[in-house]
Amino acid sequence: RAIDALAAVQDENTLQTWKTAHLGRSAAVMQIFSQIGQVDKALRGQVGQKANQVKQALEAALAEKEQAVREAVLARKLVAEKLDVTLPGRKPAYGRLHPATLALEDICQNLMEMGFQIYRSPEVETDENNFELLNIPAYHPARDMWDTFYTTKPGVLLRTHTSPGQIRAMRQVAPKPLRAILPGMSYRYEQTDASHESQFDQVEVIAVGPGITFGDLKGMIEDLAHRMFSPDVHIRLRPSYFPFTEPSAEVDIECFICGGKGCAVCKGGGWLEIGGCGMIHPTVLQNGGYDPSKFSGFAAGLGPERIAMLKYHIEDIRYFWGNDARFLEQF
Ligand code: FA5
Repeated sequence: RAIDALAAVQDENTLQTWKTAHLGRSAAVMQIFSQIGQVDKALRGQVGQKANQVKQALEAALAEKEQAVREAVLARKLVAEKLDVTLPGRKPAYGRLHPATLALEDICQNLMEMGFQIYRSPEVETDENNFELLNIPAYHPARDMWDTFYTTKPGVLLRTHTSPGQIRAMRQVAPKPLRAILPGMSYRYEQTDASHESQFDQVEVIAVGPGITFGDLKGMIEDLAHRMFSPDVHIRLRPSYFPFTEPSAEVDIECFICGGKGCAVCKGGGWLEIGGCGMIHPTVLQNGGYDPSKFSGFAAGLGPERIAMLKYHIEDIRYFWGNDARFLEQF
């Protein structure tokens, strides 16, 4: 009966049940062993031997079944979990660089090739570095040019431009000549529109040495524009005012999307302002640790997002930090 019952077993659970029933402590053949003392002495050996044979036969059948069940379970599993290695793979979603980062890296790479060294300076700045030492005292009307985010700590603010890095770099290097770029985020409490955001990158460019001229500044900007866009792109320096440079200028680049005729990217003007620049004011040179009678220097603050707008035909700066994946996935 036990052998017949075993034939019907298909899985490990029923096999365990069978084992308890037919080879467990209360199984018929096991009872014979525990009660062998009651068997007539003359027959005891024979009964014991027979019972042993039965037990061994059951154990052998069990071992065979165990093996068969294991194989069957494996076979079922192989069918159920079948893996088609010929199916095409799933493409992983690659991360990518933000267009502002691409423009920032492009500017830095080209300026490094021109001999400038990258410096880092903090986004949380002191009023002193962001304004005072750049020739913008507290009462100065030029403070209105930069709507500022102040922190709750007096004298501490989010930098409104990367220009405070000029002071930090000069103080680290003076009185030796300096050629540096300072890339990073700036913050302004702005009314946002298609070309103004409340956070944006700038790349500060600074060179200090004996006999540096406005011609060097213009040459650097022209060379950079030619390297980044094309050798026939036009730039324009428009007279302007910054308290920390004299003379000062705004840097415009001719919109090559429309060839200067006017389009959505340049808002019809034909030119796009990408930065401010000028010759470093003697007071600022002095604040940086240089003797203005021996040294001169130029500085510029360029806007990578504005450059990326030209490069990638982006009509509205608010796309950059709007976090719309459809925009970001295009780069
Ligand atoms: C400055 O911030 C000066 N620190 C630049 C400078 C540096 C002048 C060194 C002289 C010497 P301005 O506010 O114009 O200047 O900003 C410079 C550039 O930063 C702009 O041309 C523009 O490209 C970018 N920028 C300024 N404000 C915003 C804004 N709200 N959103 C996006 N880009 C901006």
